[in-house]
Order: sequence, then C-alpha cells, then structure tokens
Amino acid sequence: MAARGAFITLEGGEGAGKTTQLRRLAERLRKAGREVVETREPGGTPSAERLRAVLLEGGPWEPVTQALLHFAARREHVTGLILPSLAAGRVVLSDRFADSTLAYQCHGLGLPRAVWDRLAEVTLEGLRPDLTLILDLPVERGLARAAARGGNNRYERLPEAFHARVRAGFRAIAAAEPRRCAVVDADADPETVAARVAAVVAERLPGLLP
Ligand code: Z5A
Repeated sequence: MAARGAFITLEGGEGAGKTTQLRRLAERLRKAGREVVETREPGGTPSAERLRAVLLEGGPWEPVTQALLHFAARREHVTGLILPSLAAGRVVLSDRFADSTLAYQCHGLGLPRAVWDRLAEVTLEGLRPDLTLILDLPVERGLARAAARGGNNRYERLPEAFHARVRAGFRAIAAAEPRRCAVVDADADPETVAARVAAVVAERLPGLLP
C-alpha cells in the first residue's frame, strides 16, 4: 500500500486569497513530482456540492442548522474524497475545512464549541490536517477584494463586526494549535504570499517541496 499522503488546509476570511494560493501551491507541488488533489468546502464531492448549493443559496439557517449542514457536507467529503486520496499517497489541498465551522459558526455566530466537538467526533474519523495555513488579512482589505471580484453572497453582506470575530477566531485557532497551524500574512501581492506559503510548507512538512 502507498504511504499516506499529506492533508493541507487553507483557511481565512473573505477575500483572503485561499483559492488563489491553493492553485499556486498545487502547481509547485506538482512540479516537485507530487500527485495533488485540489478540493474545497463546502463541497468536494458531487453529494457535498449539492449541500454547498443549499448552504450558500438557501437559508437563512440558524447556527446549529448551519453547523449540521457543513458537517454533513464534510462527512461526504472526508469519506468520499479526502481519506481515499490520502490512502493512495496523494497530497490533498482543501480550500476550507473544519476550522471554518469553528471560526464562522462558533466565533462568528456564537455556536457553542461543545457542539463543534461532538459533530467533529462523529463525522471526521479522527482526521486532522497535517498543516493548516491561515491566510490573515485586515477585514476591510479582504472584503474590498471580494467586492472588486463582484461577489455579493450572504456572508459578504454580513457586518464588519462579524468578519472581525471570524478573523479573531482563526487567530485563536492558530494560537491554540501552533504545531498544526501557521498564520500567513496575506496582505501582499499574490507572488509574495505564494512564496510565504511555500516557505511554511517546506519548513513544516519537510520533503514535500524541494
Ligand atoms: N463557511 C462557513 O460558514 N462554515 C464552514 O464550515 C465552511 C464555510 C466550510 C464559502 O464560500 C462560505 O461558506 C464562506 C464561509 C462559509 N463565506 N463566504 N463567502 P466561498 O468558498 O465561495 O467563499 P470564500 O471561501 O470566502 O472564498 P473567496 O471569497 O473567494 O475568498 P478566497 O478564496 O480567500 O480568495 P480568492 O478567490 O483567491 O481571491 C479573492 C479575490 O481577491 C480575487 O479577485 C483574487 O484575484 C483577488 N486576490 C487574491 N489574492 C490577492 C492578493 N494577494 N492581492 C490582491 N488581490 C488578490
């Protein structure tokens, strides 16, 4: 059987540049000879993508319902794509994962942490990312990027105070789990941020990048 691959998640608030950086990191890893799976949450498998449409276009959902739907989609993602890919020795890069529920639903909306813990226990099969890159950016800069791109989903319409709680939530997650998480300053041009991301990956997961 192939050696287990690596599971890297990218997290952060609106417009932090996760999608942009995930693509760049995937390119670097492929050039280094790695087999890479690019995926996202909510989503990642056909069944989870159907729940993504419900989550982003439906609602409004109250916080426990949001968490249940996110973890339902995550369960499909974990069992249908992430675990099989890791077992096949691939590097899985996910644009958001369980930390997003902690930051958005718990820190942002006040969902009790104990609910997150229980849902994580029944859905994740013990899976934790090997490395979580938290792209950090002042809230107004991220929202400006998202607005410039033309986005106006229901998250982008929430008040700045909500996004500030989400940002603080991600920083608290990183502070609580410094071995798994690295905060990357995302307030720079895409090339500079990509170099920062690659440096963290090379340092934290030796052997993945030259
Ligand atoms: N959500 C939740 O509440 N709970 C959960 O458990 C999960 C998710 C998993 C998913 O929507 C929503 O679901 C999300 C949280 C919630 N809230 N929202 N919205 P999504 O996946 O569609 O949205 P997102 O994750 O926030 O993606 P985003 O807004 O597209 O941001 P991004 O991926 O971090 O950024 P990007 O697409 O790479 O870049 C955004 C724009 O900025 C784009 O025009 C880029 O060209 C530009 N950009 C990127 N990097 C730079 C730099 N370095 N400089 C200048 N401009 C840049």
